[in-house]
Amino acid sequence: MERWRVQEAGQEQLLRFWDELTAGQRQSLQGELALLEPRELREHCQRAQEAYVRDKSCPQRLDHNMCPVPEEFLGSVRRSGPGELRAWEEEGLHQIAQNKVAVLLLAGGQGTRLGVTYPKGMYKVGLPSGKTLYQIQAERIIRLQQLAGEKYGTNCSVPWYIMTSEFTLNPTQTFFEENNYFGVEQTNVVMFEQRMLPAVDFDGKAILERKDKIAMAPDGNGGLYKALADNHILEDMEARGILYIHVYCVDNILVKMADPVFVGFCVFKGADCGAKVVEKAYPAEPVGVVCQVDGIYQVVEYSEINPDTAEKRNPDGSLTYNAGNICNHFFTLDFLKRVARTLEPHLKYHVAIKKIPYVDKEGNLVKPVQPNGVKMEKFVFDVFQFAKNFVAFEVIREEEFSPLKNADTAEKDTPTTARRSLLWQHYRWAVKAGAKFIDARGHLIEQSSRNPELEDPPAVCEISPLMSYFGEDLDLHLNNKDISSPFILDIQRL
Ligand code: UD2
Repeated sequence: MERWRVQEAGQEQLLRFWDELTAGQRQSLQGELALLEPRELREHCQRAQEAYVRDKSCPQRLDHNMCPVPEEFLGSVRRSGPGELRAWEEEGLHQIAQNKVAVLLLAGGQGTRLGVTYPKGMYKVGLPSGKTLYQIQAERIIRLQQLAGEKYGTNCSVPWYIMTSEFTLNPTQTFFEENNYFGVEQTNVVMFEQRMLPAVDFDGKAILERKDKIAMAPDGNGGLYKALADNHILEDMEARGILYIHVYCVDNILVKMADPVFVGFCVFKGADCGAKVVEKAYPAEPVGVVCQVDGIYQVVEYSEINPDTAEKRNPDGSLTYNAGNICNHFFTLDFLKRVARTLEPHLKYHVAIKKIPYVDKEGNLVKPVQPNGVKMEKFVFDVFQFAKNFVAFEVIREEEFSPLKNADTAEKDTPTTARRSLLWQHYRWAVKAGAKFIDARGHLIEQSSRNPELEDPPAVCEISPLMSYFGEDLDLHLNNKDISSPFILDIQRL
Protein backbone atom coordinates (compact mmCIF):
# COMPACT_ATOMS: atom_id res chain seq x y z
CA MET A 1 0.00 0.00 0.00
CA GLU A 2 1.32 3.39 -0.92
CA ARG A 3 1.05 4.87 2.54
CA TRP A 4 2.79 8.01 1.41
CA ARG A 5 -0.37 9.07 -0.40
CA VAL A 6 -2.47 9.33 2.76
CA GLN A 7 0.46 10.72 4.73
CA GLU A 8 1.04 13.45 2.22
CA ALA A 9 -2.67 14.28 2.34
CA GLY A 10 -2.62 14.26 6.17
CA GLN A 11 -5.34 11.59 6.16
CA GLU A 12 -3.70 8.56 7.82
CA GLN A 13 -6.99 7.70 9.59
CA LEU A 14 -8.20 6.28 6.28
CA LEU A 15 -5.86 3.32 6.80
CA ARG A 16 -6.76 2.81 10.46
CA PHE A 17 -8.19 -0.67 9.83
CA TRP A 18 -5.82 -1.70 7.05
CA ASP A 19 -4.31 -4.60 9.00
CA GLU A 20 -7.71 -6.22 9.55
CA LEU A 21 -8.93 -5.94 5.97
CA THR A 22 -9.21 -8.92 3.63
CA ALA A 23 -7.33 -8.83 0.35
CA GLY A 24 -10.54 -7.87 -1.48
CA GLN A 25 -11.33 -5.06 0.96
CA ARG A 26 -7.79 -3.74 0.69
CA GLN A 27 -8.07 -3.69 -3.05
CA SER A 28 -11.32 -1.77 -2.97
CA LEU A 29 -10.01 0.86 -0.51
CA GLN A 30 -6.81 1.17 -2.48
CA GLY A 31 -8.87 1.71 -5.63
CA GLU A 32 -10.71 4.59 -3.97
CA LEU A 33 -7.49 6.16 -2.72
CA ALA A 34 -5.83 5.88 -6.10
CA LEU A 35 -8.48 8.25 -7.49
CA LEU A 36 -7.67 10.91 -4.90
CA GLU A 37 -4.64 12.96 -5.72
CA PRO A 38 -2.87 13.60 -2.33
CA ARG A 39 -2.45 17.36 -2.72
CA GLU A 40 -6.05 17.79 -3.87
CA LEU A 41 -7.30 15.63 -1.02
CA ARG A 42 -5.36 17.65 1.52
CA GLU A 43 -6.66 20.92 0.11
CA HIS A 44 -10.21 19.61 -0.08
CA CYS A 45 -10.19 18.54 3.58
CA GLN A 46 -8.66 21.84 4.68
CA ARG A 47 -11.15 23.81 2.61
CA ALA A 48 -14.06 21.85 4.06
CA GLN A 49 -12.91 22.43 7.62
CA GLU A 50 -12.30 26.13 7.08
CA ALA A 51 -15.65 26.52 5.38
CA TYR A 52 -17.34 24.77 8.32
CA VAL A 53 -15.64 27.04 10.88
CA ARG A 54 -16.46 30.16 8.87
CA ASP A 55 -20.04 29.09 8.31
CA LYS A 56 -20.55 28.30 12.00
CA SER A 57 -19.14 31.55 13.34
CA CYS A 58 -20.53 33.81 10.67
CA PRO A 59 -22.73 32.25 7.99
CA GLN A 60 -22.04 33.88 4.66
CA ARG A 61 -25.18 35.69 3.65
CA LEU A 62 -25.78 37.79 0.59
CA ASP A 63 -29.06 39.27 1.79
CA HIS A 64 -27.82 42.82 2.23
CA ASN A 65 -26.70 43.05 -1.35
CA MET A 66 -29.73 41.42 -2.96
CA CYS A 67 -32.17 43.07 -5.35
CA PRO A 68 -35.16 41.46 -7.10
CA VAL A 69 -35.01 40.96 -10.86
CA PRO A 70 -36.42 44.15 -12.43
CA GLU A 71 -39.79 43.30 -14.02
CA GLU A 72 -38.71 44.58 -17.43
CA PHE A 73 -35.96 41.94 -17.48
CA LEU A 74 -38.30 39.10 -16.65
CA GLY A 75 -39.97 37.40 -19.60
CA SER A 76 -43.32 35.94 -18.64
CA VAL A 77 -45.83 33.55 -20.10
CA ARG A 78 -48.63 35.21 -18.16
CA ARG A 79 -47.77 38.73 -19.26
CA SER A 80 -47.09 37.95 -22.93
CA GLY A 81 -49.65 38.01 -25.72
CA PRO A 82 -50.53 34.93 -27.80
CA GLY A 83 -48.66 36.35 -30.81
CA GLU A 84 -45.43 36.72 -28.88
CA LEU A 85 -45.73 33.27 -27.34
CA ARG A 86 -46.39 31.75 -30.75
CA ALA A 87 -43.36 33.49 -32.24
CA TRP A 88 -41.09 32.17 -29.48
CA GLU A 89 -42.52 28.70 -29.83
CA GLU A 90 -42.00 28.70 -33.58
CA GLU A 91 -38.43 29.87 -33.13
CA GLY A 92 -37.79 27.08 -30.62
CA LEU A 93 -39.36 24.43 -32.84
CA HIS A 94 -37.34 25.71 -35.77
CA GLN A 95 -34.10 25.33 -33.83
CA ILE A 96 -35.14 21.84 -32.74
CA ALA A 97 -36.06 20.90 -36.30
CA GLN A 98 -32.54 21.87 -37.33
CA ASN A 99 -30.99 19.58 -34.70
CA LYS A 100 -29.59 22.51 -32.75
CA VAL A 101 -31.12 21.81 -29.36
CA ALA A 102 -30.13 19.21 -26.76
CA VAL A 103 -31.47 18.44 -23.31
CA LEU A 104 -29.25 17.68 -20.35
CA LEU A 105 -30.61 15.93 -17.31
CA LEU A 106 -28.98 16.35 -13.91
CA ALA A 107 -29.44 12.93 -12.37
CA GLY A 108 -26.48 12.43 -10.07
CA GLY A 109 -28.28 13.26 -6.82
CA GLN A 110 -28.84 10.67 -4.11
CA GLY A 111 -32.52 11.39 -3.53
CA THR A 112 -32.00 11.18 0.22
CA ARG A 113 -35.19 13.03 1.09
CA LEU A 114 -37.35 10.70 -0.99
CA GLY A 115 -35.67 7.79 0.76
CA VAL A 116 -35.29 5.36 -2.12
CA THR A 117 -32.12 3.42 -2.84
CA TYR A 118 -32.42 3.67 -6.62
CA PRO A 119 -32.21 6.73 -8.93
CA LYS A 120 -35.19 9.08 -8.63
CA GLY A 121 -35.88 8.92 -12.36
CA MET A 122 -36.88 5.28 -11.88
CA TYR A 123 -39.59 6.29 -9.43
CA LYS A 124 -43.26 5.63 -10.19
CA VAL A 125 -45.55 8.19 -8.61
CA GLY A 126 -48.57 5.91 -8.99
CA LEU A 127 -49.99 6.99 -12.34
CA PRO A 128 -52.60 4.69 -13.91
CA SER A 129 -50.04 3.80 -16.62
CA GLY A 130 -47.37 2.98 -14.02
CA LYS A 131 -44.86 5.15 -15.90
CA THR A 132 -41.63 6.29 -14.26
CA LEU A 133 -40.21 9.82 -14.42
CA TYR A 134 -37.62 8.64 -16.96
CA GLN A 135 -40.28 7.20 -19.24
CA ILE A 136 -42.37 10.37 -19.13
CA GLN A 137 -39.29 12.40 -20.05
CA ALA A 138 -38.28 10.05 -22.87
CA GLU A 139 -41.75 10.22 -24.37
CA ARG A 140 -41.78 14.02 -24.24
CA ILE A 141 -38.55 14.07 -26.25
CA ILE A 142 -40.00 11.72 -28.85
CA ARG A 143 -43.18 13.77 -29.25
CA LEU A 144 -41.26 17.05 -29.46
CA GLN A 145 -39.01 15.69 -32.20
CA GLN A 146 -42.14 14.67 -34.07
CA LEU A 147 -43.82 18.08 -33.64
CA ALA A 148 -40.76 20.05 -34.77
CA GLY A 149 -39.99 17.64 -37.60
CA GLU A 150 -43.55 17.74 -38.95
CA LYS A 151 -43.75 21.52 -38.75
CA TYR A 152 -40.52 22.14 -40.62
CA GLY A 153 -40.34 19.01 -42.75
CA THR A 154 -37.18 17.57 -41.22
CA ASN A 155 -36.17 14.38 -39.51
CA CYS A 156 -34.73 15.76 -36.31
CA SER A 157 -33.50 14.61 -32.95
CA VAL A 158 -32.98 16.14 -29.53
CA PRO A 159 -29.98 14.39 -27.97
CA TRP A 160 -30.46 13.50 -24.32
CA TYR A 161 -27.38 13.95 -22.14
CA ILE A 162 -27.71 12.45 -18.68
CA MET A 163 -25.31 13.32 -15.90
CA THR A 164 -25.14 10.52 -13.35
CA SER A 165 -22.90 9.78 -10.39
CA GLU A 166 -21.32 6.71 -8.88
CA PHE A 167 -24.70 6.08 -7.20
CA THR A 168 -26.86 6.40 -10.26
CA LEU A 169 -24.84 5.46 -13.35
CA ASN A 170 -25.16 1.67 -13.34
CA PRO A 171 -28.80 1.40 -12.31
CA THR A 172 -29.78 4.15 -14.77
CA GLN A 173 -27.89 2.48 -17.61
CA THR A 174 -29.41 -0.92 -16.85
CA PHE A 175 -32.89 0.56 -16.54
CA PHE A 176 -32.64 2.26 -19.93
CA GLU A 177 -31.29 -0.90 -21.56
CA GLU A 178 -33.99 -3.09 -20.04
CA ASN A 179 -36.63 -0.69 -21.32
CA ASN A 180 -35.20 -0.27 -24.78
CA TYR A 181 -34.45 3.40 -24.06
CA PHE A 182 -38.20 3.98 -23.94
CA GLY A 183 -38.22 4.34 -27.70
CA VAL A 184 -35.54 7.06 -27.88
CA GLU A 185 -32.78 6.32 -30.37
CA GLN A 186 -29.98 4.81 -28.27
CA THR A 187 -27.27 6.80 -30.03
CA ASN A 188 -29.04 9.96 -28.89
CA VAL A 189 -28.74 9.10 -25.22
CA VAL A 190 -25.36 9.98 -23.72
CA MET A 191 -24.75 9.14 -20.08
CA PHE A 192 -21.74 10.44 -18.24
CA GLU A 193 -20.55 10.55 -14.67
CA GLN A 194 -19.81 13.44 -12.34
CA ARG A 195 -17.01 13.38 -9.78
CA MET A 196 -17.29 12.42 -6.14
CA LEU A 197 -15.73 14.13 -3.13
CA PRO A 198 -14.97 12.76 0.34
CA ALA A 199 -17.16 13.89 3.22
CA VAL A 200 -15.03 15.51 5.92
CA ASP A 201 -15.48 15.72 9.70
CA PHE A 202 -15.31 18.98 11.63
CA ASP A 203 -11.58 18.43 12.29
CA GLY A 204 -10.78 18.26 8.60
CA LYS A 205 -10.47 14.47 8.37
CA ALA A 206 -12.05 12.47 5.58
CA ILE A 207 -14.66 10.10 6.98
CA LEU A 208 -14.65 6.31 6.69
CA GLU A 209 -18.17 4.99 6.23
CA ARG A 210 -16.88 1.41 6.51
CA LYS A 211 -13.49 0.06 7.43
CA ASP A 212 -12.76 -0.30 3.74
CA LYS A 213 -14.76 2.59 2.29
CA ILE A 214 -14.43 6.37 2.32
CA ALA A 215 -17.69 8.32 2.66
CA MET A 216 -17.99 9.96 -0.74
CA ALA A 217 -20.72 12.19 -2.17
CA PRO A 218 -21.29 13.66 -5.62
CA ASP A 219 -19.77 17.13 -6.00
CA GLY A 220 -23.15 18.87 -6.42
CA ASN A 221 -25.10 19.60 -9.59
CA GLY A 222 -22.50 22.28 -10.34
CA GLY A 223 -20.15 19.33 -10.80
CA LEU A 224 -21.70 19.42 -14.26
CA TYR A 225 -19.01 21.68 -15.65
CA LYS A 226 -16.08 19.49 -14.63
CA ALA A 227 -17.99 16.43 -15.79
CA LEU A 228 -18.59 18.02 -19.21
CA ALA A 229 -14.85 18.52 -19.58
CA ASP A 230 -13.85 15.13 -18.08
CA ASN A 231 -16.12 13.26 -20.48
CA HIS A 232 -15.64 15.37 -23.64
CA ILE A 233 -19.34 16.07 -23.78
CA LEU A 234 -19.01 19.51 -25.34
CA GLU A 235 -17.05 17.97 -28.20
CA ASP A 236 -19.86 15.48 -28.69
CA MET A 237 -22.38 18.33 -28.78
CA GLU A 238 -20.26 20.26 -31.23
CA ALA A 239 -19.94 17.25 -33.52
CA ARG A 240 -23.74 16.99 -33.58
CA GLY A 241 -24.14 20.68 -34.40
CA ILE A 242 -25.85 21.54 -31.11
CA LEU A 243 -26.03 25.25 -30.27
CA TYR A 244 -28.46 25.38 -27.36
CA ILE A 245 -28.80 23.21 -24.26
CA HIS A 246 -31.72 22.93 -21.88
CA VAL A 247 -30.49 21.68 -18.50
CA TYR A 248 -33.09 20.38 -16.05
CA CYS A 249 -33.43 18.38 -12.85
CA VAL A 250 -34.84 14.90 -12.66
CA ASP A 251 -37.72 15.28 -10.29
CA ASN A 252 -40.13 17.80 -11.81
CA ILE A 253 -42.94 15.68 -13.22
CA LEU A 254 -44.20 18.61 -15.32
CA VAL A 255 -40.85 19.47 -16.91
CA LYS A 256 -41.17 20.74 -20.49
CA MET A 257 -38.00 19.36 -21.94
CA ALA A 258 -36.39 21.56 -24.60
CA ASP A 259 -39.47 23.78 -24.17
CA PRO A 260 -39.70 25.53 -27.55
CA VAL A 261 -41.23 28.65 -25.97
CA PHE A 262 -38.35 29.02 -23.51
CA VAL A 263 -35.69 28.12 -26.08
CA GLY A 264 -37.25 30.50 -28.61
CA PHE A 265 -37.47 33.29 -26.02
CA CYS A 266 -33.80 32.88 -25.09
CA VAL A 267 -32.71 32.76 -28.74
CA PHE A 268 -34.82 35.85 -29.60
CA LYS A 269 -33.21 37.74 -26.73
CA GLY A 270 -29.71 36.67 -27.76
CA ALA A 271 -29.18 35.15 -24.31
CA ASP A 272 -26.18 32.99 -23.50
CA CYS A 273 -27.70 31.84 -20.25
CA GLY A 274 -31.27 31.74 -18.97
CA ALA A 275 -33.39 30.44 -16.12
CA LYS A 276 -37.03 29.50 -15.87
CA VAL A 277 -38.74 30.68 -12.73
CA VAL A 278 -42.16 30.41 -11.11
CA GLU A 279 -43.75 32.70 -8.56
CA LYS A 280 -42.75 31.36 -5.17
CA ALA A 281 -45.65 29.65 -3.42
CA TYR A 282 -44.66 30.60 0.14
CA PRO A 283 -41.63 32.29 1.71
CA ALA A 284 -39.91 29.12 2.95
CA GLU A 285 -40.48 27.12 -0.24
CA PRO A 286 -37.28 25.12 -0.93
CA VAL A 287 -36.38 26.83 -4.20
CA GLY A 288 -33.59 29.33 -4.78
CA VAL A 289 -34.50 32.87 -5.79
CA VAL A 290 -33.23 34.41 -8.99
CA CYS A 291 -32.13 37.94 -8.17
CA GLN A 292 -29.27 40.37 -8.50
CA VAL A 293 -26.46 40.52 -5.96
CA ASP A 294 -24.36 43.64 -6.31
CA GLY A 295 -25.93 44.10 -9.72
CA ILE A 296 -25.03 40.62 -10.97
CA TYR A 297 -27.64 37.97 -11.73
CA GLN A 298 -27.49 34.91 -9.57
CA VAL A 299 -29.55 32.49 -7.52
CA VAL A 300 -29.57 32.71 -3.76
CA GLU A 301 -30.34 29.17 -2.64
CA TYR A 302 -33.12 28.49 -0.14
CA SER A 303 -30.60 27.10 2.34
CA GLU A 304 -28.60 30.33 2.24
CA ILE A 305 -31.22 33.06 2.47
CA ASN A 306 -32.28 34.62 5.78
CA PRO A 307 -35.94 33.94 6.63
CA ASP A 308 -36.50 37.69 7.05
CA THR A 309 -35.41 38.32 3.49
CA ALA A 310 -37.48 35.43 2.14
CA GLU A 311 -40.53 36.85 3.93
CA LYS A 312 -40.14 40.44 2.68
CA ARG A 313 -43.21 41.68 0.83
CA ASN A 314 -44.04 44.46 -1.62
CA PRO A 315 -46.78 47.00 -0.82
CA ASP A 316 -49.26 44.88 -2.84
CA GLY A 317 -48.56 41.86 -0.61
CA SER A 318 -46.52 39.87 -3.13
CA LEU A 319 -43.15 38.45 -2.10
CA THR A 320 -40.25 40.77 -2.91
CA TYR A 321 -38.06 37.79 -3.85
CA ASN A 322 -40.63 36.00 -5.89
CA ALA A 323 -38.68 34.53 -8.81
CA GLY A 324 -38.41 30.89 -7.69
CA ASN A 325 -35.70 28.89 -9.43
CA ILE A 326 -37.01 25.59 -10.83
CA CYS A 327 -33.67 24.19 -11.98
CA ASN A 328 -34.45 24.66 -15.69
CA HIS A 329 -31.60 26.42 -17.40
CA PHE A 330 -30.75 27.48 -20.93
CA PHE A 331 -27.15 27.69 -22.09
CA THR A 332 -25.50 28.24 -25.42
CA LEU A 333 -22.77 25.79 -26.29
CA ASP A 334 -20.31 28.69 -26.46
CA PHE A 335 -21.18 29.70 -22.93
CA LEU A 336 -20.69 26.15 -21.64
CA LYS A 337 -17.34 25.96 -23.40
CA ARG A 338 -16.22 29.17 -21.72
CA VAL A 339 -17.28 27.89 -18.33
CA ALA A 340 -15.94 24.35 -18.63
CA ARG A 341 -12.62 25.37 -20.12
CA THR A 342 -11.72 28.47 -18.14
CA LEU A 343 -14.20 29.71 -15.55
CA GLU A 344 -15.11 26.57 -13.60
CA PRO A 345 -12.30 26.92 -11.02
CA HIS A 346 -13.83 30.25 -9.97
CA LEU A 347 -17.06 28.58 -8.84
CA LYS A 348 -17.19 28.45 -5.07
CA TYR A 349 -18.13 25.44 -2.98
CA HIS A 350 -21.23 25.50 -0.82
CA VAL A 351 -21.07 23.82 2.55
CA ALA A 352 -23.70 21.33 3.66
CA ILE A 353 -23.49 20.19 7.27
CA LYS A 354 -24.81 16.62 7.41
CA LYS A 355 -25.24 13.51 9.51
CA ILE A 356 -22.78 11.14 7.92
CA PRO A 357 -22.69 7.46 8.99
CA TYR A 358 -19.14 6.45 9.98
CA VAL A 359 -17.02 3.80 11.71
CA ASP A 360 -15.67 4.94 15.05
CA LYS A 361 -12.12 4.27 16.27
CA GLU A 362 -13.17 0.89 17.65
CA GLY A 363 -14.60 -0.10 14.31
CA ASN A 364 -18.30 0.22 15.23
CA LEU A 365 -20.72 1.53 12.62
CA VAL A 366 -22.35 4.71 13.92
CA LYS A 367 -25.44 6.48 12.58
CA PRO A 368 -25.07 9.92 14.12
CA VAL A 369 -28.10 11.73 15.47
CA GLN A 370 -26.34 15.08 15.27
CA PRO A 371 -24.53 16.48 12.22
CA ASN A 372 -20.92 15.32 12.26
CA GLY A 373 -19.47 16.30 8.93
CA VAL A 374 -19.38 18.46 5.88
CA LYS A 375 -20.18 17.82 2.25
CA MET A 376 -18.91 20.30 -0.29
CA GLU A 377 -20.98 20.99 -3.39
CA LYS A 378 -20.99 23.31 -6.37
CA PHE A 379 -24.33 24.58 -7.67
CA VAL A 380 -25.31 24.49 -11.34
CA PHE A 381 -26.67 28.04 -11.32
CA ASP A 382 -23.50 29.64 -9.94
CA VAL A 383 -22.36 30.21 -13.52
CA PHE A 384 -25.02 32.88 -14.10
CA GLN A 385 -22.47 35.47 -12.90
CA PHE A 386 -20.41 34.76 -16.04
CA ALA A 387 -23.27 35.41 -18.48
CA LYS A 388 -22.95 38.28 -20.92
CA ASN A 389 -26.69 38.31 -21.50
CA PHE A 390 -28.73 36.57 -18.82
CA VAL A 391 -32.51 36.25 -19.08
CA ALA A 392 -35.14 34.95 -16.70
CA PHE A 393 -38.45 33.58 -17.91
CA GLU A 394 -41.47 33.14 -15.67
CA VAL A 395 -43.79 30.25 -16.36
CA ILE A 396 -47.03 29.07 -14.80
CA ARG A 397 -46.50 26.79 -11.84
CA GLU A 398 -49.58 24.61 -12.41
CA GLU A 399 -48.36 23.84 -15.90
CA GLU A 400 -44.64 23.44 -15.33
CA PHE A 401 -43.50 22.78 -11.79
CA SER A 402 -44.30 20.00 -9.38
CA PRO A 403 -41.15 18.46 -7.94
CA LEU A 404 -40.85 15.08 -6.27
CA LYS A 405 -38.60 15.62 -3.28
CA ASN A 406 -40.12 13.90 -0.25
CA ALA A 407 -41.79 10.65 0.72
CA ASP A 408 -45.55 10.63 1.21
CA THR A 409 -45.15 11.23 4.93
CA ALA A 410 -44.39 14.88 4.10
CA GLU A 411 -47.02 17.43 3.09
CA LYS A 412 -45.45 18.88 0.01
CA ASP A 413 -43.49 17.77 -3.05
CA THR A 414 -44.40 14.10 -2.60
CA PRO A 415 -45.41 11.27 -4.94
CA THR A 416 -49.05 12.18 -4.25
CA THR A 417 -48.64 15.88 -5.06
CA ALA A 418 -46.62 15.08 -8.21
CA ARG A 419 -49.19 12.56 -9.46
CA ARG A 420 -52.02 14.97 -8.70
CA SER A 421 -50.34 17.83 -10.58
CA LEU A 422 -49.93 15.73 -13.70
CA LEU A 423 -53.46 14.30 -13.57
CA TRP A 424 -54.99 17.74 -13.04
CA GLN A 425 -53.03 19.06 -15.99
CA HIS A 426 -54.25 16.21 -18.20
CA TYR A 427 -57.80 16.67 -16.96
CA ARG A 428 -57.64 20.38 -17.90
CA TRP A 429 -56.27 19.50 -21.35
CA ALA A 430 -58.98 16.89 -21.90
CA VAL A 431 -61.81 19.23 -20.85
CA LYS A 432 -60.40 21.95 -23.10
CA ALA A 433 -60.32 19.46 -25.96
CA GLY A 434 -64.03 18.81 -25.39
CA ALA A 435 -63.99 15.50 -23.48
CA LYS A 436 -67.10 14.54 -21.52
CA PHE A 437 -66.32 12.39 -18.51
CA ILE A 438 -68.84 9.84 -17.31
CA ASP A 439 -68.90 7.71 -14.19
CA ALA A 440 -69.45 3.94 -13.86
CA ARG A 441 -73.26 4.45 -14.10
CA GLY A 442 -72.93 6.49 -17.27
CA HIS A 443 -73.67 9.81 -15.54
CA LEU A 444 -71.81 12.92 -16.56
CA ILE A 445 -69.08 13.85 -14.06
CA GLU A 446 -69.46 17.53 -13.25
CA GLN A 447 -66.47 19.81 -13.45
CA SER A 448 -66.05 20.87 -9.88
CA SER A 449 -63.98 23.46 -8.13
CA ARG A 450 -61.86 21.10 -6.11
CA ASN A 451 -58.58 22.20 -4.60
CA PRO A 452 -55.89 20.78 -6.91
CA GLU A 453 -53.37 20.70 -4.10
CA LEU A 454 -55.49 18.67 -1.76
CA GLU A 455 -57.81 16.66 -3.99
CA ASP A 456 -57.65 14.55 -7.11
CA PRO A 457 -59.35 15.84 -10.26
CA PRO A 458 -63.03 14.89 -10.74
CA ALA A 459 -62.04 12.36 -13.41
CA VAL A 460 -58.78 10.54 -13.96
CA CYS A 461 -57.39 10.87 -17.47
CA GLU A 462 -53.73 10.22 -18.17
CA ILE A 463 -52.45 11.34 -21.54
CA SER A 464 -49.27 9.81 -22.91
CA PRO A 465 -46.62 12.37 -23.80
CA LEU A 466 -46.37 10.42 -27.07
CA MET A 467 -49.85 11.75 -27.89
CA SER A 468 -49.41 15.30 -26.67
CA TYR A 469 -46.41 17.27 -25.49
CA PHE A 470 -48.28 20.19 -24.02
CA GLY A 471 -51.99 19.68 -24.61
CA GLU A 472 -51.90 19.95 -28.41
CA ASP A 473 -53.80 17.79 -30.89
CA LEU A 474 -56.18 16.23 -28.42
CA ASP A 475 -59.50 17.29 -30.03
CA LEU A 476 -59.32 14.48 -32.52
CA HIS A 477 -59.28 11.87 -29.78
CA LEU A 478 -61.37 13.56 -27.13
CA ASN A 479 -63.77 16.14 -28.56
CA ASN A 480 -67.35 15.29 -27.70
CA LYS A 481 -66.35 11.78 -26.67
CA ASP A 482 -67.86 10.13 -23.61
CA ILE A 483 -64.91 9.06 -21.53
CA SER A 484 -65.20 6.87 -18.49
CA SER A 485 -62.81 7.55 -15.69
CA PRO A 486 -60.09 6.29 -15.19
CA PHE A 487 -58.89 6.64 -18.75
CA ILE A 488 -55.45 6.35 -20.37
CA LEU A 489 -54.84 7.89 -23.77
CA ASP A 490 -51.78 6.19 -25.22
CA ILE A 491 -50.51 4.70 -28.46
CA GLN A 492 -49.15 1.24 -28.96
CA ARG A 493 -45.44 1.41 -29.50
CA LEU A 494 -44.09 -0.57 -32.48
C1 UD2 B 1 -32.78 22.47 -6.59
C2 UD2 B 1 -32.28 23.87 -6.84
C3 UD2 B 1 -33.26 24.83 -6.15
C4 UD2 B 1 -34.63 24.65 -6.78
C5 UD2 B 1 -35.08 23.21 -6.63
C6 UD2 B 1 -36.37 22.98 -7.40
C7 UD2 B 1 -29.85 23.68 -7.06
C8 UD2 B 1 -28.54 23.75 -6.37
N1 UD2 B 1 -30.93 23.97 -6.28
O1 UD2 B 1 -32.77 22.28 -5.19
O2 UD2 B 1 -32.85 26.18 -6.27
O3 UD2 B 1 -34.58 25.02 -8.12
O4 UD2 B 1 -34.08 22.28 -7.15
O5 UD2 B 1 -36.76 21.67 -7.38
O6 UD2 B 1 -29.93 23.45 -8.25
N2 UD2 B 1 -27.91 16.57 -8.67
C9 UD2 B 1 -26.85 16.05 -9.37
N3 UD2 B 1 -25.66 15.90 -8.72
C10 UD2 B 1 -25.49 16.26 -7.43
C11 UD2 B 1 -26.57 16.80 -6.72
C12 UD2 B 1 -27.78 16.94 -7.38
O7 UD2 B 1 -26.98 15.71 -10.55
O8 UD2 B 1 -24.37 16.11 -6.93
C13 UD2 B 1 -29.19 16.74 -9.38
C14 UD2 B 1 -30.31 15.95 -8.75
O9 UD2 B 1 -30.30 14.62 -9.24
C15 UD2 B 1 -31.52 16.76 -9.20
C16 UD2 B 1 -30.98 18.20 -9.27
O10 UD2 B 1 -29.57 18.10 -9.32
O11 UD2 B 1 -31.94 16.38 -10.48
C17 UD2 B 1 -31.42 19.05 -8.10
O12 UD2 B 1 -30.86 18.47 -6.93
P1 UD2 B 1 -31.63 18.47 -5.54
O13 UD2 B 1 -32.93 17.79 -5.69
O14 UD2 B 1 -30.71 18.03 -4.50
O15 UD2 B 1 -31.84 20.03 -5.39
P2 UD2 B 1 -32.81 20.85 -4.45
O16 UD2 B 1 -34.18 20.33 -4.45
O17 UD2 B 1 -32.16 21.02 -3.13
